[in-house]
Amino acid sequence: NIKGIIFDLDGVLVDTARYHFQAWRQLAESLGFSFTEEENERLKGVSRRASLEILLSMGKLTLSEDEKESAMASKNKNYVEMIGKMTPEGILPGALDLLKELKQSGIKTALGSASKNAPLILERTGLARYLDAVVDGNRTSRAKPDPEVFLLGAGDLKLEPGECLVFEDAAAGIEAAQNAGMKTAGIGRKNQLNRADILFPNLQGVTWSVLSKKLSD
Ligand code: B16
Ligand code: MG
Repeated sequence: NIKGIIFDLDGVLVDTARYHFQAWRQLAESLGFSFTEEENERLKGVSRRASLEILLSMGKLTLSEDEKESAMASKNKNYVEMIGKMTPEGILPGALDLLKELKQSGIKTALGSASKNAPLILERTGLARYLDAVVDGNRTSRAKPDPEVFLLGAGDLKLEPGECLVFEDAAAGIEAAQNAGMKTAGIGRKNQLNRADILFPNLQGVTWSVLSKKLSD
């Protein structure tokens, strides 16, 4: 019986993936190699440091620890500049309708994001008021697929993991939720998220009754 829903942020509630991509591409170019949108798929849902490591391996580059720190700082500076200009229009279609409906239905909601920039995004988009709890990269020490982020979310909502459903757009996030013992709803394509219990292309038209029905099938 689902009593709470935990939402990933980037790629589920907001359209920030393209800002991450632009900022990583800018970094790659400044380091002397190109970086395509297709290659960017591998960075989704992955922490900032792990993303840098993947990017460097793609560019066949090794950096010292100091150089890595400054590369991450420069990527993040660019990214923060972009999300600093976000408005409620950056909320993905269907997300607000679902959050509002869940609030009215008495279903608890939480954020479960790897991003350290989640507070700024929630503030700029006005999403904060629809969430009963927020767990982000500032509170976690272990990256998805570790279940930490979602277990903290369930704890904040005072729910058992088995009472929670997680919305995720990244394979590592689906895995993290399953490691936490939660039901999973994938947002995206079957070939990337084949382990999810249920799957939607996006949140458009996703309602509490659609969810309840699909989960009981
Ligand atoms: P930051 P999510 C993740 O957010 C993003 O999908 C991923 O691309 C990013 O590297 C990670 O947050 C860390 O973000 O650099 O802002 O701390 O999908 O878990 O909401
Ligand atoms: Mg995501």
